[in-house]
Amino acid sequence: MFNRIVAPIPTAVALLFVAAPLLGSVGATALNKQVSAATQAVAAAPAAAVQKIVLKTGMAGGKMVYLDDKGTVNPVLRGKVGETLEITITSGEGAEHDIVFPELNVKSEKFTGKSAPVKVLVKLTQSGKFTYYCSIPGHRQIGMEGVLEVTGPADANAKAQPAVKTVAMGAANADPIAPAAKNAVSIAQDPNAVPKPLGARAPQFVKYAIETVELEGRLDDGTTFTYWTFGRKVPGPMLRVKKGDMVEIKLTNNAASKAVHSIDLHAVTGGMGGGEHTQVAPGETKTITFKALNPGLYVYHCATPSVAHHISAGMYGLILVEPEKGLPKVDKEFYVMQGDLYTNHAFGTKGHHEYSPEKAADELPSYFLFNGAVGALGKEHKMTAKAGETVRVFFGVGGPNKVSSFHLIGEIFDKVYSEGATNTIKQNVQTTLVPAGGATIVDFKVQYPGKYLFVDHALSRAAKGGAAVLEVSGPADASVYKPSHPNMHGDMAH
Ligand SMILES: [Cu+2]
Repeated sequence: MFNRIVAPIPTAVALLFVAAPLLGSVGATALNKQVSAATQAVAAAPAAAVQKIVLKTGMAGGKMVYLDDKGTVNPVLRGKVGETLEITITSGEGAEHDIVFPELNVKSEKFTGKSAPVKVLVKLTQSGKFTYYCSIPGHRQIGMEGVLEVTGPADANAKAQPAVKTVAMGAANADPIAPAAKNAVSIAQDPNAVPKPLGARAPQFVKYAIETVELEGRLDDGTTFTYWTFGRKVPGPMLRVKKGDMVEIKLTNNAASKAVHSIDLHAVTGGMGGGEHTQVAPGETKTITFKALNPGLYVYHCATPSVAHHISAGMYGLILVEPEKGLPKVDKEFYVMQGDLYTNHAFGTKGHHEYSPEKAADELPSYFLFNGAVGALGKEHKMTAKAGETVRVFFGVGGPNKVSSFHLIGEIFDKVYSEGATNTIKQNVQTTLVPAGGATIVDFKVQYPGKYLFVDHALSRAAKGGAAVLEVSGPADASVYKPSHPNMHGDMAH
């Protein structure tokens, strides 16, 4: 996982000195040209000319960037043919990075806020403009990219040298797949993990402590993914407060994390929902306090670039701000969230998947998931009710990109609190649209036993993991539904 390749490029200058005396058999004119070129190269850049450059990574204007010692964002690095750049680089904000010069086959070791400064040597053997960037998936796309300008005569000898083994850059190399992570754990949030209704209580001061954790999680049988989570589950914990409450959110980024994380709650007024003041490096803690001004069901999510990566990898959840008098009582409440996941392998491929920034940019998910994993709600966690009970689902779409046509096969939503707004109720709804970064509350009474299926009614998605099972037990009421008996009618297909 940690590539540690600094390609050794022989110094063109040294080789020229060696090569010149060996050119005795070459024609005089050719020889003169060669020597002349060599002399120029040497004159332009004395042997062992080393230019020291200090860089660090950081955040600027909502982007991840490289900074030089003057604070210049993604500085243009300049050098002459024959020089060597000695770059010393550290992680200013704590996340994991590297620096690569793909055209020059140079790649640094990876570094984090905890590792020692990393040194990388870039030998300049030809003039031109070259790119440098961070090869951690997604980092280049959100700003970590700059230019190296090399001036001076192009050095023919350098081109003649054997090509250094090319280092594979980026995460687009889909083959072969890595084996499934052996230490993978379940990240599927229990849909029964709904905080108790608060009732008609007076406003209070409510404190939540949430930890962001990166871990290898089970995506499907035999398939794993590097999830980024709030509280080791997808979605993160459901929060439940009352309109008028003061709410403290203390966000800690686990010391083993490689990325910075944060929280933006859509229930918050100000501070970019908290995203502005909760950017936490690995091992750090930051706290915000907000007043729950508006009732409703709201999404929260990580707001650290690339936000789409953090959300897709699992960093979303719901916060319910109950109206003064609470919501009408029901028998069962469930917590379900949908997300679209972009990985570097096709749906169903066994092995370890990584996030694919390319597929995310094209909005082509490999997986559509309810509570983080294939089979999370049905196989791993059960949602059950008895015939005659009233059921409520707090449903949100973390996204990052796809809306949900939320539908329950074999039932009708008696009430829908569209878009999570608690002041309006629609009745008798078949399918309700839930935007990315939006939520809804659906209430219904189950009148007949059997298996009911929650789906996104964009049904190709059900074959990519997006389905959840509700099991209803109890007597079959023939006045509600009556199948023909297969034994009485030989033509019944089963
Ligand atoms: Cu994050």
